[in-house]
Amino acid sequence: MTDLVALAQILDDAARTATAISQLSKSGYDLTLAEAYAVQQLSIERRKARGERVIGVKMGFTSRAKMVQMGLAEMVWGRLTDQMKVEDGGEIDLARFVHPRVEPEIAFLLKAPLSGRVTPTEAMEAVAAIAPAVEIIDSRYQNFKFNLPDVVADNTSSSAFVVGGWHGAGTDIDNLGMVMSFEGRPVQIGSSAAILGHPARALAAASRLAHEAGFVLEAGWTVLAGGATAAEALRPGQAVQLSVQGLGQVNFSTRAG
Ligand code: OOG
Ligand code: MG
Repeated sequence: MTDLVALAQILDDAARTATAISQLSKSGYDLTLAEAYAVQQLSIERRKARGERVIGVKMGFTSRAKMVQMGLAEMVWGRLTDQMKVEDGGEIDLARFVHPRVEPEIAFLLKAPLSGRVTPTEAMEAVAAIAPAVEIIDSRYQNFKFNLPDVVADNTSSSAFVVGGWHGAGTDIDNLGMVMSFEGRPVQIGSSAAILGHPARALAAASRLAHEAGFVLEAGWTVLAGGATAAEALRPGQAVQLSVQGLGQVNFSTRAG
């Protein structure tokens, strides 16, 4: 039997020490998706034992651009902890990561618990506020290459996230222009509609997947809807901005450590 606890430790150590490892799928492990989510959970338990708190979830592969970039076509989710949160305008030390990338997202703040099969409209009833957000992803696998169980076990590459100013839950987020810039130069341009046609669908999917995994999205949690465009590699000394039509901006800068 595969030692899921040992795999969780390998991935947690890789993340903690910013050291790339071989893909599990290329190291003799042929995990089912359920086993991969169990490894993810066990690795998060290790973070919790060090004092980290789960403060939300992130959806992955909710846009075609992301699926095409990574060559995977199934939605995934991962956990967000308080340690991953960077304040708007903050600085990120790239020494913490192996090969970080950034992607433009939309964040939901929940005011009520959410779990189970809901429509996007029902999911939005649990939302207190909406904000522009960027996720910093960093695969713990060499060359940022993985299959579906690999990336799920690796907490779907989640590493850090920055959320901009919150707006009312009634804000129309149907088809908002999203421009991600480095040093004021656009590097990715997209629309919130690229996220499953409407980001509320990503929230409804998070609710369903949480239920299937046996837990509830809690009031006060943040849910990231998934990248609307392909991700861009980060380098030291960058000023990164995401501007979302009607939702304002979110910013951070990078340094080498
Ligand atoms: C996996 C995480 C995908 C998204 O927003 O689609 C993701 C990866 O691309 O490394 O976070
Ligand atoms: Mg993402």
